[in-house]
Amino acid sequence: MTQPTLSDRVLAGDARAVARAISLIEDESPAGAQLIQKIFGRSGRAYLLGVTGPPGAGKSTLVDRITAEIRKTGKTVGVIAVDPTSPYTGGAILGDRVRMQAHAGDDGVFIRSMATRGHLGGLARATGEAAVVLDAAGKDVVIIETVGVGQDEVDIVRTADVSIVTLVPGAGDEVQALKAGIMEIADIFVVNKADREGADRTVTSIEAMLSLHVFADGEWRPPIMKTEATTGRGVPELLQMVEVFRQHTAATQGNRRRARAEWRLRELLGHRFIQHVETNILKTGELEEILDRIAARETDPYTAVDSLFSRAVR
Ligand SMILES: Nc1nc2c(ncn2[C@@H]2O[C@H](COP(=O)(O)OP(=O)(O)O)[C@@H](O)[C@H]2O)c(=O)[nH]1
Ligand SMILES: [Mg+2]
Repeated sequence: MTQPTLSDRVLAGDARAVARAISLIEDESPAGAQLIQKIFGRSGRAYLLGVTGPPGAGKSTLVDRITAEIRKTGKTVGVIAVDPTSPYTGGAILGDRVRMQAHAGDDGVFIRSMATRGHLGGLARATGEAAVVLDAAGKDVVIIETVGVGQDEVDIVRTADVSIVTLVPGAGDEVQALKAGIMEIADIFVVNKADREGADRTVTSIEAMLSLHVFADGEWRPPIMKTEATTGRGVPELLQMVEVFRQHTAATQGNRRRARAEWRLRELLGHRFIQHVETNILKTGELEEILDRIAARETDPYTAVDSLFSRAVR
């Protein structure tokens, strides 16, 4: 009998194969791309839950609680934590370790944090593909945690089946919420650290912002849930709300998935094109030369791109 291939093992839900597959994707290895080609048709069954918010809002703690709560129903969970700040602060990495312990020995949970490698666009792509791997491996729910700071991270969460924006009580609520445009991507708002002073004021300020928006008949109005991730208070109610949202959007879920497909396709196409230019078009040292000339105002970015573009698509 022949050895099962990596894709066979991923499809069978083998945790080590899943880990290996995600590493290949992170490394931008051609083997990673081949794997996605093989398994993509078997993905699309998992419910994708995006959790975003400012650093320290308690996202990881909350994701851990959500995971435990989902596990009570017997459903399996994959978690991808994207935290570009983690290698420096150590925060998320430590958090992951704690979480690993909490779910250690549970085959129904797979947790992975994505390393910051290369530029952020690459991280977003890797995250999307890691979600495909977990989905194809049979995880019922895939949770993606991102820090709501960059457009890529916002895109990751925006194209999930449900996006949860996590905020905390404290000064500068409005500013905090509006930052990076995370406000308009929320399907559900969570005010975490509800044990802290000022939680109701935060709820009120989100309400005030929502009231500026005119919701059409039947349009989903993002609810605001209070949680205390450290104790788990409010988490069952949050998941009930996710279920309400899922039912409310069941008919339009295809649109969301189509948006995700479009975002992925454009991202990949752009990446491929730049890669093509870098490897097949630019001569050694040419990029530096172009950059020098732009910096010296001898040429401009448009002219430079026009020239590279016409050479690339010839
Ligand atoms: N008081 C309080 N602290 C919390 C709560 N949830 C999380 N924390 C703490 O906030 C800190 C940051 O949590 P973490 O989950 O790593 O935040 P993340 O950066 O958003 O992932 C940790 O010290 C948590 O223990 C909560 O509901 N109440
Ligand atoms: Mg975190």
